[in-house]
Amino acid sequence: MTERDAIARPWGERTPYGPGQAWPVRVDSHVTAGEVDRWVRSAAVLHSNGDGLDVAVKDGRIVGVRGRADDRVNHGRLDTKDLYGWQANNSADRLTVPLVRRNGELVESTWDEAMSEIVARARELPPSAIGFYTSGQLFAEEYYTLAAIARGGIGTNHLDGNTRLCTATAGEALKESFGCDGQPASYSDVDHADVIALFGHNVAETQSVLWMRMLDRLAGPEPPAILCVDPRDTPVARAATIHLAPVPGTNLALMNGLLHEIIAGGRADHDYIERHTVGYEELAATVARYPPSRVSRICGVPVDDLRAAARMLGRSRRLLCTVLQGFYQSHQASAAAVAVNNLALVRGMIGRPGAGVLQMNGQPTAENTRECGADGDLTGFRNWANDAHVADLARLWNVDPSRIPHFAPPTHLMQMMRYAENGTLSLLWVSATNPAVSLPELARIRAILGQERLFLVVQDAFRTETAEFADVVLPAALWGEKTGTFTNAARTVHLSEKAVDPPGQAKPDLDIFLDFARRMGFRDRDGAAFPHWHDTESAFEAWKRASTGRPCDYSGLSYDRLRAVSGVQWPCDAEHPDGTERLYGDGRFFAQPDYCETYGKDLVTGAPMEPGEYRAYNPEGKAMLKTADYFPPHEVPGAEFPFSLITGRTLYHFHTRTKTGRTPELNAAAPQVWVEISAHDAKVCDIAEGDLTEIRTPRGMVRARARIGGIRDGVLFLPFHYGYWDSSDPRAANELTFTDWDPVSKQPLFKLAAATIGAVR
Ligand SMILES: Nc1nc2c(c(=O)[nH]1)N[C@H]1C(S)=C(S)[C@@H](COP(=O)(O)OP(=O)(O)OC[C@H]3O[C@@H](n4cnc5c(=O)[nH]c(N)nc54)[C@H](O)[C@@H]3O)O[C@H]1N2
Ligand SMILES: Nc1nc2c(c(=O)[nH]1)N[C@H]1C(S)=C(S)[C@@H](COP(=O)(O)OP(=O)(O)OC[C@H]3O[C@@H](n4cnc5c(=O)[nH]c(N)nc54)[C@H](O)[C@@H]3O)O[C@H]1N2
Ligand SMILES: [Mo]
Repeated sequence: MTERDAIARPWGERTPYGPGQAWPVRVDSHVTAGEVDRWVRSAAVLHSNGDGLDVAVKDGRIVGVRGRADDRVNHGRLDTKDLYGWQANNSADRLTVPLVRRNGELVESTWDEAMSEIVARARELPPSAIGFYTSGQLFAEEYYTLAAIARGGIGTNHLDGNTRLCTATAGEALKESFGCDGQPASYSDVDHADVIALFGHNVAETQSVLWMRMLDRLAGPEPPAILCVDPRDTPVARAATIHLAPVPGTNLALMNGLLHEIIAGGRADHDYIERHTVGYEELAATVARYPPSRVSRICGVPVDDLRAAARMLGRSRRLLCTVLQGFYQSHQASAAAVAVNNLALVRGMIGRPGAGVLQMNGQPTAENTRECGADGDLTGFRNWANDAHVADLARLWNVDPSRIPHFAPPTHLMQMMRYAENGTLSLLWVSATNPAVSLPELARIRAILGQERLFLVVQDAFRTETAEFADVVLPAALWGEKTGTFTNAARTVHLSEKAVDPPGQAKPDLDIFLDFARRMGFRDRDGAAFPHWHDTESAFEAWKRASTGRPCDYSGLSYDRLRAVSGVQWPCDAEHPDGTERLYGDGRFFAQPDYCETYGKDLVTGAPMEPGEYRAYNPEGKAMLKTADYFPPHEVPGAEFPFSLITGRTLYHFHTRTKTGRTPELNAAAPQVWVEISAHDAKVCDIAEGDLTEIRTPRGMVRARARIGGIRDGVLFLPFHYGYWDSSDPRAANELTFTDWDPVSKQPLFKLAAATIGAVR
């Protein structure tokens, strides 16, 4: 077991290995007590990697963590945030009692008073006035319960997760290409790949244990070549064989250009395309319009670099691609993410060791939000537009199919905020997310959340910026204080067990949701209390039944099983009792018209395809090569706002810092917001390292100290972690972002705005 200074050495010692070999074990830990009372099984919750760990408990408090050597994901390793971040659980300013608003102030209350107030409000409103905005950080049991309550209990269409900001495009890209959500590849593909291509993914800082695996391959014999596509000089870019730094918002043009070169260079696998895909003719016709000279002009990438990257991708024998927010939160997000799937399919790089796509997730449990249907998806990757799927779910819940709203597509979050803005949504229940910092165009969000006519419930462990607008605040238990399951970006399910009691009267989210359901008196068709389950294990068993026969099949799992094995990949059923490492190795996809999760959308407009249209396009349920042309973004740099502003993350912080800001080591490592600017631009703007600057867009202003270098000319980067605490000194990146979203996935565009910068003198 090793303790390291994970602030100074985030990735630790190398344990080199070669292609096809097992990734060596290295157990990381950080424990603050000499002797501990017990170790409790869990997994990491500050990213989507799903690193198995044990929580150390002493005198009823969490005192540390250590990686689990037998875990299939991390082989013992832990990242910087996980080594230190658990300290937030012990923070003295946790919420311990419910709060209600009286005469404009939040005051301490009781569970009975707070819940009665919510129930009274919910009872007097039609379902269409009630909305739920949840998270990618609860447990599967909690999402399944919330989905059942919202859709089967209340019957509202307004249920979404902050996964909309996060991995809506990952889910959408998988649906568009494979007919259904579900990660094709596995992290173990890193062990076999000869080329790893990372598209808009700063894995070194955001899934740093996965990066350790890549670094260990790079340090071993026959290392893979790395392609990095990112406008910044990230740690990934610095380790890359080829780094393409496109102008922000031009990903689709770049992908079309790479595909053009691969097809023109005779590197397409026509046998695979013929047997397993539809849509090749249209793809070839589209990308033919993207010769290197044109793409170079659009993306600001040298022709030679483009060609070299295409050669590298074209000659690879085992190509692993990963995609994240540099694509998902940018212009033409879904089309660009789908283009990465196209690359894999055209090269026949799916379902073999080392060959595949990781449409990544970000949050630890985002996969479960999607599977369980606590976002705009229907539980179990069922198809909204397929009446048989809706009827199937209604049978499972024993409610009338008409109770489950499916007359229109489910309301996505950005639309819900619009409804709240115009007053048609009057009760909004926010769980485990902090929209007053994380949504775009914060001045607008504050105006919406602050309305008198909006009844806002906030369920969190801390008094967040969002809680300040609430009418009722419910104190929630955190990870480590409750039991449940969650699934990482590569379909790996872990059990996370309760290690300690929550503080004060704080309760698990599951208990809060079930308490609400009982007080509302929801009934099934036979008059039985609905939902039919009452605790976390019975919720898991119910979720298993809902998943049975669907792609995300959990039927072969149980809490006992997950106590014995550290991480199992779904589908796990009678046919795959030990789980499934990769999908689609047999060339069979979840895309059959009667089985698929969606009939797909037009990648330019987002217009849904009709069931009959889909049946004609893809009768046998093959993989789909869907394409779109590149169009310039709406907001581009010009005379008044000459820079392109992008936002994102640092290794040391998680999102709005409710946990990492309360962790001494992490807070000290990055206590304040900064802005990245190129050396050339800094000179032109007369900005020196460390100068205080003002960054402006048409929406607002942020003050940040300058960090010079590491980014392409014409681009500024702001981390989005720092919430506002004082309007005279604004620092939240989302003061600057705009209200717009990808037409296909409805994910907001956080990485695209025109801005100006100047030193504050
Ligand atoms: N340390 C840390 N780790 C985290 C999190 C965290 O907050 N902190 N959050 C977790 C979550 S929820 C998520 S979603 C993931 C996100 O993980 P990532 O997607 O890796 O993180 P980001 O920094 O948001 O964006 C990645 C990169 O996109 C680049 N980029 C911006 N615009 C463009 C563009 O137009 N094209 C291309 N090609 N690239 C562009 C940025 O320069 C940035 O380096 O991280 C997870 N892990
Ligand atoms: N400009 C810009 N904005 C962005 C992004 C970006 O790259 N740039 N990224 C977007 C992305 S990918 C994401 S994922 C979002 C993240 O945005 P948020 O979801 O708003 O960020 P968090 O700080 O993770 O908020 C989660 C909240 O849940 C609470 N919490 C944690 N665990 C529990 C629990 O078990 N129960 C309850 N009830 N509460 C809990 C935490 O205390 C915290 O307040 O931000 C998005 N916003
Ligand atoms: Mo995310």
